[in-house]
Amino acid sequence: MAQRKSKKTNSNKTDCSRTGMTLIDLNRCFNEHLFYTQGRLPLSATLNDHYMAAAYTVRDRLLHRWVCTVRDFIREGVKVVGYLSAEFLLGPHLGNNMINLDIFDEVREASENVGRNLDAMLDHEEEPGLGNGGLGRLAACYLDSLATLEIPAIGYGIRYEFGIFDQEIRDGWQVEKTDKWLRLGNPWEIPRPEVTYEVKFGGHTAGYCDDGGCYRSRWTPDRVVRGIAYDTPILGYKVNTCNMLRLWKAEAVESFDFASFNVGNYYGAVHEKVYSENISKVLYPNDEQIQGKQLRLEQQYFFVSCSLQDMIRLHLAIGKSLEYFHEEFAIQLNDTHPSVAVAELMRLLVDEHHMDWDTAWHVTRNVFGYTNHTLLPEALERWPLRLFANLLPRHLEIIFEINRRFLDEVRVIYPDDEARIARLSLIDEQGERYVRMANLACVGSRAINGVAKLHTELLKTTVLKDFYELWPEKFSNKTNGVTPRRWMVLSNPGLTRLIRSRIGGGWIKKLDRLKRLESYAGDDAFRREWQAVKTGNKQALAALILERTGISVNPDSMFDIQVKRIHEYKRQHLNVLHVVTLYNRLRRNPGLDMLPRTVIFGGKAAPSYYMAKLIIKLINSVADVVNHDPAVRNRLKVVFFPDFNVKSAQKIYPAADLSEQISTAGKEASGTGNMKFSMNGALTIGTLDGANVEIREEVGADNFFLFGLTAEEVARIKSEGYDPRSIYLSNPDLREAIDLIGSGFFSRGDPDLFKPLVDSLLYQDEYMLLADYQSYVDCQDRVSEAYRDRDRWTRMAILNVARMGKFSSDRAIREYCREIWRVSPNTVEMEDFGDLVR
Ligand code: CBF
Repeated sequence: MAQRKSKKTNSNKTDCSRTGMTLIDLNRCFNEHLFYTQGRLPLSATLNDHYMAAAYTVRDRLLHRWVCTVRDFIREGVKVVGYLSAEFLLGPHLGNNMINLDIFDEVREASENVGRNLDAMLDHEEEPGLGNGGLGRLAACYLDSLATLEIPAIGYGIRYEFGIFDQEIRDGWQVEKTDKWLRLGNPWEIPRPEVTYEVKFGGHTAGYCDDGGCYRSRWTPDRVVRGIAYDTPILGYKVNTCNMLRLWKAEAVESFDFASFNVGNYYGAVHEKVYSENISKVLYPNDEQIQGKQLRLEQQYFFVSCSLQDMIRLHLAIGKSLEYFHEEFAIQLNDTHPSVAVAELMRLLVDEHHMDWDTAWHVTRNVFGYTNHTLLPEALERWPLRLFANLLPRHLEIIFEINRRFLDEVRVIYPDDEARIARLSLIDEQGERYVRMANLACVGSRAINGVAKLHTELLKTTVLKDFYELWPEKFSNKTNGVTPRRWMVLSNPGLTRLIRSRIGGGWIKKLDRLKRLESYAGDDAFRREWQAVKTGNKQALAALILERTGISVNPDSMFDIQVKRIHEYKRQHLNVLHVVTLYNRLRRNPGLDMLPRTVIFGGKAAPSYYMAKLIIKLINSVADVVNHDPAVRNRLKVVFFPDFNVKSAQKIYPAADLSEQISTAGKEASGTGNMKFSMNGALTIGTLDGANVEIREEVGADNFFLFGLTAEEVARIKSEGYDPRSIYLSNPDLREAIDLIGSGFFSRGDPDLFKPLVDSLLYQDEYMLLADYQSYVDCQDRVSEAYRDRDRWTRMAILNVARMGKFSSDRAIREYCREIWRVSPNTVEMEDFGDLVR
């Protein structure tokens, strides 16, 4: 076995095999884990054994940095960010951690030394799909940036036993399969059975006078669940800061009920355990839509309570008084999902730590920040008051008291404006009563932000208008960003190598430096290398598509890709209308000189969202006909890539020529896929929605394919009375496309299958596909024209990448740190293992 001594020693001088960074250390560590952790000799080791040994080898290095980071937390008393999120869509760890440790090449060599291909090991890793889409993935990017920027932070969430379902496609329909991500174990997490908290549910409250004569409320729950911490280290890129993601698993306080057992009720004896464990059993698969499900509120309260109790314990452990809690922690509410934290912190401070109400409210109001991620009315969480009262009776009392005091303040500012007061109230009193979680988050937070400029403006003028008028100073915009470590360096090694060859690697941490690529856009040789990288990525995706779907696609065709959750507002069916329009052109004129396109879709539909599932069926049905029609002669291919997740995304974004960002203007809060595509050299066809607006501003109007109505126009046309049918009647191409779908042509002669979709377009068209159809098709024609000129296209692609600096999550996190959290970096110094344990 070749033993090369690596030049890299970004740890200290240590030669310990558990922490050393040389190839020799890594080799030894890998073999030791194979032997001592997996109990295998190299000749009998499986792929899983090798993966585990590699993961533990890498994890040892993380733990070394983690221990040093925690030492600083305690020693330096630094202010910490607590990021509360019901979702963290992390993606596989191994490759990312190797990049952040800067040992990718060494681990590749170490694995080759034992006869294993690193890519097979990377592929073997089961990803933790603990999120639905954008919001959860954003949380993961933010953890990466927080660590990279050396900001002390803890992510808090739920350790779902089953994450987002695995998607299979059967006969064109989505079928959901349980995601058993923990099946083979999880080498990245460290269970902390001694870090546990009790969380109460149900029961009733009763008033009493404490020793000092103060009136207080005592909550007697009827159920108690225990939360157990599972920690995952989150290392920054080429720094020693290693933060943690602490996820809570629910367990019964008493796992076996001996009273039941003793009277012969064997099944009843474990009922409590099963019931309690349900809380962290499964992630709700709904992006954008909430339902009044009790278990979901239980999940939210469960993780929020454990997390706040944990932060309070950490705070008290460093000897500080709780009056200063907000000076030591900044807590971010990632959407309204954790917003019950406002009431829970008040309860913990007032009831458990006997703080007076005013001081507790001062602390609470100064510790929280709230990020809104959606304008869709159906996604604004509200809980039926009865459900809330049954589950969290004490919290409801606290919310009533917060509301009473808040509305008194409002009445002083807006006397006699009862309508406004009703809108601002934490309780919706029209018809059945609800607790409004966004209102609670606004009242209980110091800062409120949207996730793109347009989204923040729309928040201020629509859903949160009353709060903006009341407290304009609380509002700011924080446009989303994504981490270039996962989304460029790890996903697109070819492009990374090429960029490094010209401008070095500084851009990986300071993405603005990509600007230096601009001067290469006019360089022939560079453009050719760029095209070769793209072709390589397309070939790799073509192979994966063949493996997953059996469809063979031509890497020389334009890869036109739309991957994201399936939702009517995201308008995958507008894309289908374009495909059918192209198909009709070919049917009408078989000899047409058409630019060959491969239109690729991917994404999951919420299992209960019928229309979204029908859109998936439509895509597959159109694909089936178009791909098998000999008259098409490979000029058009349609693919639905099944089970879109982080791992496949890493292969898909780098292979795209065209990125479809075609939501109805005003509906997509930001989008982050749009950023990942652009960073990997795809050009965007998009509406002026979410962060598309800013992407276009940055890359320049000439390098972006714009179409469609603006958010203002959408609102105006709707208010004037929108009639989709008249558009259908007056546009022959549109009519032909819709009629073909409605005729049963793509559904084996069954005209009923897609009728619900066709009817919803013709008679409602909530998301205004018909209004944008012609502008979209014309724009697609401009895209095809531009693609024919490969040099021009490549120049535009290079400029897109060069101008993506703004969309690094590092920039976003810097803004949060400066303007909301008021936290500063802390450089972690490494100490050798021997010194640390001494
Ligand atoms: O802000 C992150 C993302 O969040 C969503 O996915 C969400 O869950 N509300 C939005 O739909 C995206 O626009 C946004 O980028």
